[in-house]
Amino acid sequence: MGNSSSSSFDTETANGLYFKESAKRGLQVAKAAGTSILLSPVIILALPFVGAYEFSTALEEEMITGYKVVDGMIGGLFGVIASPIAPLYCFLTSMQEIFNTTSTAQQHRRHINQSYLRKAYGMLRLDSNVYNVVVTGCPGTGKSSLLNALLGYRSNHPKAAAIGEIETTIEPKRYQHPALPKLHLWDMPGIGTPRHPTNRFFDTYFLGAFDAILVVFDDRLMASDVEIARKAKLYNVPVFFIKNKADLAIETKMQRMRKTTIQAWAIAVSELTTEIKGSIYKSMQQFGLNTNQLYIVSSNNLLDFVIRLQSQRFTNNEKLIHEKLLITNLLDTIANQRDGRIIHSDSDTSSIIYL
Ligand SMILES: Nc1nc2c(ncn2[C@@H]2O[C@H](COP(=O)(O)OP(=O)(O)OP(=O)(O)O)[C@@H](O)[C@H]2O)c(=O)[nH]1
Ligand SMILES: [Mg+2]
Repeated sequence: MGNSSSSSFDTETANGLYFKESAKRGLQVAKAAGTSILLSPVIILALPFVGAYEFSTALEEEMITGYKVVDGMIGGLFGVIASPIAPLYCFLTSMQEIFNTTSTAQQHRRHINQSYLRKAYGMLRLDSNVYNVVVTGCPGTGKSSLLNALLGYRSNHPKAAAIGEIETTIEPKRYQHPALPKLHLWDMPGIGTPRHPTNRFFDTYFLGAFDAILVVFDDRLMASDVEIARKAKLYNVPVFFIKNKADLAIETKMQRMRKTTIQAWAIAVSELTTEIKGSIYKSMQQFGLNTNQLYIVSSNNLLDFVIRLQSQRFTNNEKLIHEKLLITNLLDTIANQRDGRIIHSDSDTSSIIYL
């Protein structure tokens, strides 16, 4: 399930990094293995939703941060809770207002050191009057595909980011969201290549100036992903950890079962979720990363969902894991955190000041 470019970049996994750091600190690694997570039951509830199957898992229970509240609240306010999809539309409508105006973004930006923003502007032409979301991760993990999916662009769309198998994105590029004009998504080159070494990536591209960082990975969380998340914490930038290409893993599992039914799909998702709980989720816990923000998605399914959302057409066969949750949580987080950025006095963040 990996990709052909994997041999040309820093292949240290998060697990590898953890063991190295644990050994350095002289900790007993075995003790820190977090048995409670392994023992906790995984509950899978297949919910009919817009004729769709959406998964609520033990993992997701902890992941729902703002979505349910916003969803229910806005749905209730508009008095349209009768239709299950109505709250999502209402949510997106309210988001459209936020992402169409400049004032809120400016308000948020008062909390960040102006010289850091000026440098980010100098390097990337980063417009601090809009919301900027950056998509990072190792080469070939599907960063550009995920970005296209969020924009609702198929790969042959004239404005779509280029996708490919071997180091396709060479430099940062900005994409304005077609429906939410004040939302800019940034496609980045893969981290950990000779051209883009891990240790300089965050600072070179001023990732501390973004409103959110999407860290995209495939089978394994990588050491470079952890490094980005650690630095993001210093700047108080929210990080979304996205396990991409879930469709591939699910397809393989279904092939093994020799079944193509929705029930088989449900079982495959359940298995994948269990595996992720024992691996990526655990690894994130070991590093003290926010497991509430771990999403299992397929860029392909996300793209189909966004396109159908735009045309307001849904099939009876929506197969969503965390795709919808990712959209709502991402928009909710960046819209709501504009006044909430905590400024650290850590030496690493000397370019950020208290107001
Ligand atoms: N099946 C499947 N394939 C995917 C998915 N996302 C990306 N891919 C494939 O993975 C390969 C790499 O995709 P890109 O989007 O170019 O990956 P990237 O991370 O931007 O790559 P670089 O720019 O080279 O770092 C392409 O063949 C995509 O079609 C997914 O969710 N499911
Ligand atoms: Mg790319």
